[in-house]
Amino acid sequence: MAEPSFRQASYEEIAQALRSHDGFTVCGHVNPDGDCIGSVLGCAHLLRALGKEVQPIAALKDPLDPSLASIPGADAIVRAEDARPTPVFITVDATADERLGEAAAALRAQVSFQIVLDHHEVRSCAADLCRIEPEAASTTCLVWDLARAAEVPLTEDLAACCYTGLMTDTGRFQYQNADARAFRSAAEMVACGIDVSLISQEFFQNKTVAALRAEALAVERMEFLNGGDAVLSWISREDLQRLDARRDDCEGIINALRSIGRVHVACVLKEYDEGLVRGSFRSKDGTDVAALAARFGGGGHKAAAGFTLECSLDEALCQAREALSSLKDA
Ligand SMILES: [Mn+2]
Repeated sequence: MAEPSFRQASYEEIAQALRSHDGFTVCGHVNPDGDCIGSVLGCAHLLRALGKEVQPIAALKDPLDPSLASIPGADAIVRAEDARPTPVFITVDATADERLGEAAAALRAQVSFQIVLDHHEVRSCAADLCRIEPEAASTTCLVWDLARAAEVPLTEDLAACCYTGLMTDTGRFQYQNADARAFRSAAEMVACGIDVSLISQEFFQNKTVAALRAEALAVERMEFLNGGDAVLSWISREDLQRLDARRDDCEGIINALRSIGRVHVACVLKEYDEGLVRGSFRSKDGTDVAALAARFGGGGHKAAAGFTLECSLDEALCQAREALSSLKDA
């Protein structure tokens, strides 16, 4: 990868910028996950501790799912469409406009000062202050280190927000990104009094019946490719209607497929709208699925990536089959 074209800001610099400004919007990516909302709300707690005005926002089509709604401070989240411009905009767990969604990107374009905190691999960052650490397990690890640099009280709520992002982005501390920094940060968060068991329950023992039915359907339909080490499945709009399932109900399918012993790479296609297919890739053998997703105009991390195709489900299935069939042995 080419040398990044932006300057890496120190935590002290960012902390100083937080102190010297007021009126903040904090926003993450579209299709928000635990790390995105955990980072948004963690930053909001941090800024309030500094006595600042903060507007946490999210690109939301549906209401937040119950797991994300359980993160402390989630009730204060404003939909990006309803947000007002503020002097400063902090982007978390995302960098580019495309990841922010139209409404949030338009809002960001109006501000006088921008900060980005992200752990995705990016080549450029136009913000005034960028802190981008692709080796960090979660963006909430960056928020945590920023809170320490800003010397705000490490409250239970702040710790719970940061722990949620860390727990979800490391697949409960099971993925390759679960490094010593992840465990060290987690230990510090636990020491702040968070209820690890309760947070875990909110995310992993909180499935809907529709989610389990969608998973069963996708398992029934599995197609094995590339000699059996790749698996593909799908959910159509009709399935969602029949099962009375929400989009969030399909998020767990990919992990169920990847959990098969011989599977190295899994792919799930979800037809969310007519002519709009959302795809997810996961790998567990080091196969770079971000590169695979990039072929479809998407991106993400080496072991977890996604993309959106504007075509029919059948067409998307053909393309995914082709990509998965041409994988080399890692
Ligand atoms: Mn993340």
